Amino acid sequence: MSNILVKGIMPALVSSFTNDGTILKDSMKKNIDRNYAQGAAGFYICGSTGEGPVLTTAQRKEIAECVTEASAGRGIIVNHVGAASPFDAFELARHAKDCGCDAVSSVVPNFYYKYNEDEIVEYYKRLADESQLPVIAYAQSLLTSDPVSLMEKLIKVDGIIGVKFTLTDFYSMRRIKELNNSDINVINGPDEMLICGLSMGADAGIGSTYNLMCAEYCRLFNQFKSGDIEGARATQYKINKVVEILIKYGVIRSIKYVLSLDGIPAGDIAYPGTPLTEEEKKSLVAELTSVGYFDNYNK
Ligand code: MN9
Repeated sequence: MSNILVKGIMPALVSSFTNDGTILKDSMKKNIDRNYAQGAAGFYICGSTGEGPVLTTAQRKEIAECVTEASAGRGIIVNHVGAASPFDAFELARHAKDCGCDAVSSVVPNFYYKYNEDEIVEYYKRLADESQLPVIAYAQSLLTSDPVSLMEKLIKVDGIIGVKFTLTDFYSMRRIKELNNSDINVINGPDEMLICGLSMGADAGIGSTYNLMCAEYCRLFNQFKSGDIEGARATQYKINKVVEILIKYGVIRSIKYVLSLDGIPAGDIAYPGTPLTEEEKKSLVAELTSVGYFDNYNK
């Protein structure tokens, strides 16, 4: 039986909340519906885009419950449970199972102390035991060991099914995809290089900017899968005009502001983060308008 759970485009869902602790459930539900209408295959929640690691465990549980309820089986929900304390991560992982998530994911344990590969393997193994859900590791800049050698070990552990690969070394991505007779979920992380990940065998993409352009990412994915590589390239280049602007103003704060223009008020940036100033809002909108964002994307 294949372990490929995640195929297609999964927005790393923005978490809507206010800094007094309130989760804005209606806003989250609207965003979920909009993304499904555009073709999302599910959502990755409470990761860096979802600001999970800086929210409280109680808030993270409330978000997971809100998302699984709103998603209502329409797609796959991967809950990122990584936290400064592994025991908070395990608690969130058990809760993820209870509230109907399909898989959990986590960054490597990383707070100050740099853990060695065996310690990292032990952490993911226990995460699989505690959650009783499939586990997707997360290779990104916090990872201090070699991603290929780590995944060689992790894919042998019961319950660990793959990796969200937010690095730009696509040679390593390919080597990971060839492990376990390619029965391993490899998910592309950098939105602006989705086509590179797909070229090296990624099964899916997870990304922050998908919240604003899910339809474009789905188009790119489908073009690539149907062999229309020129079309996929053109879509990636079009997407990147917007990604470049979002990076310039700050990805999460910009996405939250643009969502609010679309009737999805996503609330605050997690404390102590600050929202865009009025001036920044104006110039962000001017730049997005100049590349046609409001007319030619998100359709
Ligand atoms: O995982 C995100 N990476 C991080 C996905 O948050 C570290 C991406 O979606 C980026 O935000 C995006 C913009 O650079 O590619």
